[in-house]
Amino acid sequence: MYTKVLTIAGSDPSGGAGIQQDLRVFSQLGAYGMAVVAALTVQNTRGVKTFVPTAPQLLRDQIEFLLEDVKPQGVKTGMLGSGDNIKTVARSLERLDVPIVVDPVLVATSGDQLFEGEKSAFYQDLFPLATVITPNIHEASALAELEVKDLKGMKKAAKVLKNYGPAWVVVKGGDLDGDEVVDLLYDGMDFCHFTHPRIPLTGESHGTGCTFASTLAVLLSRGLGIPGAYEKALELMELYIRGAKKVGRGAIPANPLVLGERGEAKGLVLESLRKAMEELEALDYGGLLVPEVQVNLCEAIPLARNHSEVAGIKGRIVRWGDRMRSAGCPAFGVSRHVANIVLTAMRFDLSMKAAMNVKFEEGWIPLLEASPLDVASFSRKDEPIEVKEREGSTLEWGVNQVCGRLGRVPDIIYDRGDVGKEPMIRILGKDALTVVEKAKMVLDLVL
Ligand code: PXL
Repeated sequence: MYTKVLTIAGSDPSGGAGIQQDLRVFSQLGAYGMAVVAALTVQNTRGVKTFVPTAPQLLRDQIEFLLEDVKPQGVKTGMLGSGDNIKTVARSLERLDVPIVVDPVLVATSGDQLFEGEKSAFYQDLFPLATVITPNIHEASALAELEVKDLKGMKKAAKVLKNYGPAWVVVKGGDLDGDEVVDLLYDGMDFCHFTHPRIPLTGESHGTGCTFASTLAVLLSRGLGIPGAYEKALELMELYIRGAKKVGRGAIPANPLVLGERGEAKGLVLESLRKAMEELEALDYGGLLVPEVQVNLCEAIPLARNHSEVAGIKGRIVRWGDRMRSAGCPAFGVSRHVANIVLTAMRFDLSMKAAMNVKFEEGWIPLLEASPLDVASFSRKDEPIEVKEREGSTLEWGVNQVCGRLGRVPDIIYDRGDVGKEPMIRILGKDALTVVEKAKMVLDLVL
């Protein structure tokens, strides 16, 4: 059975916020989305030109007629546009006994107003019904009528807002300065704050508030409580923001579609490795490239965060006469070393999702250096002692060094090894087939 979730919010024609984004979040999380439009905005990615709140009577009719027929398992309210609309929505939601997320939208990220009339309707009428309210710093300041500048201010505001009756207050700290973001959760008893790194975006972000609130609504509808739902929503937000893409000339919307892409990629990556493996096994003299520790070839799904999101060849790739041969099938979570290389390279360039290790021969280096391949190296002798002592962290350190120095991910990263450490060449690329193409170039050079 579907989880049915209702959003009551404004329309953003550019799609990054409001009902358009809420419905996208609902679908990506496998929920059945329903939407009541509470306001129309005239908007593109560069800003909001004007808005009109839906006439209260029409807003009421939309909600009432829907609820006569369908009962959602959760509700999110976003931009309601006017004090009258807040009252209208509150009256209709009063008799529902499902989680309600209230995102008290007042102003867009662009600075444009999204509300007219009496904001006191928020705390008098709607907050008492809320499972959670999710103000950002500006909204917390405006609604609690105090200036929030730090965690102390967030706590003060949370206390004021909690008194209006929501079960939880989540004050989002993203609009305060700093490399780290602090969010505050408050249930009237304990303050709980979560600190997380700010995810760097090249431009202005858009729709993050709507995206967070609608994600939270789905998770609460499925029976999660707060803070569990908050933590899961935060993890998803990181993916939406890291996977954000430009759609217009202005702000960059958070991108819930990454969830679908990543899900689909699980099958595609295994297929890509299978094809790449076929190419490798067909290479005459491919066996020349196999080192003592054997070979692995890995490819990650988009935005991979850990080893379970990187696939490799189970049992590695071995030398079989003059050729290479896979010892097992492509699978996720089967490589540590090569997967580490991929995960580290992706911190510099999200598109570099594949890597393979091959044998090192001193005589090959001048040939590689003279080729069109982008070649770089690190020395294990420069490795700090703390890194050496941490099992499995050398490659991360080496790849970090090289990519940090170059400001890009090269085609090849080699090192000359150390006592008890075999020297190695690693080939990097966008996907497994590209890496195999580069491996063919290496083989042609050294044969
Ligand atoms: O992010 C706040 C917001 C909410 N709802 C609508 C919006 C915006 C921001 O632009 O357009 C419809």
